[in-house]
This record gives sequence, C-alpha cells and structure tokens, in this order.
Amino acid sequence: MSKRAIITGITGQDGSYLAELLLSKGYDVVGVVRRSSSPNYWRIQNVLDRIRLRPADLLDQLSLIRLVDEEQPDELYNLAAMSFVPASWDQPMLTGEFNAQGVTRVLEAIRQVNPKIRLYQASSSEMFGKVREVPQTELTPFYPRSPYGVSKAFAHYITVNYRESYDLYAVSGMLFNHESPRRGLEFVTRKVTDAVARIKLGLADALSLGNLDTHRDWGYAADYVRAMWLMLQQPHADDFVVATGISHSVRDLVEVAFGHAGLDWRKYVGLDPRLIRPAEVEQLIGDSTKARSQLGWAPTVDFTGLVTMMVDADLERVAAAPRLVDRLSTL
Ligand code: NAP
Ligand code: F7E
Repeated sequence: MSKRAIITGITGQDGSYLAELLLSKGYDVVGVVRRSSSPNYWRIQNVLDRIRLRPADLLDQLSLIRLVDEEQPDELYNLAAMSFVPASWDQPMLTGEFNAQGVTRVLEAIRQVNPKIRLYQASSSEMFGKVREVPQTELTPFYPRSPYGVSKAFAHYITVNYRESYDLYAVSGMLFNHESPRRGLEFVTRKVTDAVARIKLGLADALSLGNLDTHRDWGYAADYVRAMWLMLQQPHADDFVVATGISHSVRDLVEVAFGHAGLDWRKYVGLDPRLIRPAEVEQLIGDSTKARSQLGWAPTVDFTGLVTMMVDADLERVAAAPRLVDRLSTL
C-alpha cells in the first residue's frame, strides 16, 4: 500500500519540490493550504491533479488536529513558516506564532492523534547566526541573530524535546540556504537573477542591494528535499545538517549572475542602506558529513550551476511574459 504524507507549506519553494519527489515515489500526497482570497498555486500547477489540498493553519490547533486525524498520514513534513528574515523584525510576534508555537501545535496534533506519525521539521542554518565555530555541524551551539532565527531555535528544541519526552519519530533538518527558479522574489538569489533577466531584456536598468559581503552556503532546493525524505526513512530519529560545504559572498552571486548574461554588474548594482539588517549573519558554511555518511546524501548542483540555472529560467520567464513580470515585480 502506498504511504501517505502531509506537507505543510506545499505552496512554497520546498513544498513544491517535495510534492514532486514524493509523487515519484508513489506517495499519496496531501498538501496543506491556508485560506486566502486568491489562490497561490503557481509552484504546484504541474502536480495539482495528483495531490489533494486541505485547508489548515499553523495558528489554529483544531484545524491541525482535524487534518491529522482525518488523513492519518505515515509522514508529516512541516515546511510552513514565515521564512523571510527581514519580515521577522517587522512582525516578531507573528513570526513566533507561526514558526515556534506553530510547530508545537503540529507536535501536539501528532502526539494526541497518532504518535507513530513521523515528523520532519524545517530547521535552519539561521539558528547558528553569529557562528560559534566554522564550519557548523549538528553540535555547533546556536546564536540566532533575528526573530526568525530565534523562532527556528525554539522550533528545533521543541522537536527534540517532544522526541525525547514522548518517544516520537520527530527530526529536524538543519538546512542551509537552498534556492531554485521557484525561490520567492524577495530572497537575494532570486532578486538578483530576476533583475539580471529584466535588465538584459531592457525592462530595468538598476538593482538595489544591501550587504554584498555576507557569505552563504547556497545549494539547490531539489537536492535538499531529497535529504528531508531520507531523514524520515532511517531506523532512528536524528537531526542532520544539510549543506554543500562551500560558501560564497553576495558579491560572488552578483558577478556570476550578471556575467552569465554578458553584463558588467558594476554598471547596474547600487547599495541601499535600508536593505541592511539590524543584525546580520555574516558567514555560514555547513559541514554535512553526517548526512553524507548516514543518509548517503550529496548535492548534485554547485553554486555556478545553481545561479546560471536561475538566470536562464528567469530570462525565459521574463521573455515569455514581460508585462506580467513587470507588474508583479512592482508589487
Ligand atoms: P517559502 O517558499 O516561503 O514557503 C513557506 C510556506 O509556508 C508557504 O507555502 C506558505 O503559504 C506557508 N505558510 C506560512 N505561514 C503559514 C501558516 N500560518 N499556516 C499554513 N501555512 C503557512 O519557504 P521555503 O523556502 O519553501 O522553506 C520551507 C521551510 O524551510 C520554511 O519553514 C523555512 O523557514 C525553512 N527553511 C528554508 C530554507 C531555504 O533556504 N529555503 C533554509 C532553511 C530552512 P502561503 O503560500 O499561503 O504563503
Ligand atoms: O539573504 C544579503 C542578506 O534573504 C541572504 C531563508 O530561506 O535562508 C534564507 O535566509 C543574504 C543576507 O536569505 C540583499 O543581508 C544583500 O546576508 O536571501 P536572503 P537568508 O536571510 O540567508 C535561511 C537558511 C532561512 O532559513 C530563511 O528562511 O543576502 N542581502 N542584499 C540581501 N538579501 C535580500 N533578501 N535582499 C537584498 O537586497
């Protein structure tokens, strides 16, 4: 019989790739969507006829209990979150409600309905923040630098705590930045590749950025959802760092992206101090030795391959619908 999985955050970048992966493995996939006045299904268009969507919200405990009770999944992937770091300073309490207490609600739903359900919790390298050691491993102490990072640290520890308190199979994937052509337009990789496409096609002539000197360990989202699935197939629940082990600056990102389109970035990129964060995570680099040896996981796309893939996808998308893209990017 096929396994059933619930994915919260299915309309997001990772949710869409995970849905495709689980469908390819024969899963019955149930996606959680929150009510909105207009549907936001562009990332899951190609799987909509093969999944089931159910309404629930991380803010609403009863909606989660009802969902888990009625679906009785084998696995639950909790990917839903307020995931944009700058927004967490604007809405710190809502960020905590979604990302921290929201996870407690998911854990409670599993504990009360069926403690045999396996849970994947989306932890983040933002928990390492002002890093205490280089590179970061599963044992590196946390020092989060934003309300987002703090909320994810809570979520991480409450997952560990429920595992140890109630013997749940609940794991946290400590994932470093991962990107794709489906990345939200506000994150720096996609902001850059979208701008490169619009500049190349004559629809824009400038790009404002914040700190060009921060470093991130960037990987490809489709590789990272494979690690999520592997983490739920192990004999024992455990937490894993998922990262490429190679770090690049935002400046490197800009150089590769503009260079791929034959553009000199210095002519177009300006600095806007309003994009500098109140507290910054300067440098992240992950050590995924444990995931590689115990899960057999490895990334398949390197930094240059990732950035050029994203530039090519944005060039194609913008060329196909320049007016629509222009309107969306001003929202
Ligand atoms: P994303 O594209 O921003 O997607 C977030 C998803 O969460 C969306 O489907 C969103 O639904 C949903 N959501 C937000 N609040 C919700 C609520 N109250 N109830 C139900 N659903 C809600 O994020 P992503 O990049 O795919 O990341 C997936 C997860 O991994 C997140 O938890 C993120 O914090 C974490 N993470 C991401 C990275 C990364 O580099 N991408 C790294 C480490 C950890 P709507 O479409 O309705 O907004
Ligand atoms: O910023 C710098 C910015 O917003 C990366 C989320 O998925 O990964 C993501 O968080 C870096 C930062 O991602 C701009 O200051 C410069 O140093 O793409 P980002 P993030 O904050 O690293 C982690 C692992 C998550 O868990 C999060 O959910 O780029 N930067 N100029 C800029 N960043 C943005 N967004 N926009 C700029 O104009």
